[in-house]
Amino acid sequence: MTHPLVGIIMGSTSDWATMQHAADALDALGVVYETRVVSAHRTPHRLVDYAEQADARGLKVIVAGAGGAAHLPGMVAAMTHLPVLGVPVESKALSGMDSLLSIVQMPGGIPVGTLAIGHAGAKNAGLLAAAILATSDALLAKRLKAWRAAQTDGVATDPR
Ligand code: RP5
Repeated sequence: MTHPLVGIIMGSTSDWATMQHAADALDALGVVYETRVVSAHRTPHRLVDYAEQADARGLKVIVAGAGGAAHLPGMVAAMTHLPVLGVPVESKALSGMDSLLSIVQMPGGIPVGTLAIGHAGAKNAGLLAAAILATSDALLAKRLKAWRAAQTDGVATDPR
């Protein structure tokens, strides 16, 4: 399968340093994805087009990262039934607390699965997107289990 199943979108090219960790996780698991800059504030029409066309284009999960007044994940979730995973990008002014609170506190009815601030959140968004896809892809489930087992095996018993 070569068409992207996961859309990794972000509000700015400056978010890539964080969001690349979602891409890295998907690369490690052999999941095909696409990356796009889609800003809720600067490119609102691009946002509408992306969200409205995502399902028809074959995407299954959207990972959306943004910082500051981070409306992107919620706005995308408002316009597609696909699962949307939100990554709060660490902002300079408020260390990502603004991003987190902007993304996490959605009103009931339009869910965004909100991850941790920054690198860990982006990495986990990639892993969670893969886990969602793995519920209907036995080979991916096998790769995900192997990845997790390798992580477990890599944890030292002695901290020195
Ligand atoms: C948000 O504003 C972006 O998601 C980014 O995290 C933040 C700053 O964007 P730039 O000014 O670096 O383009 O929309």
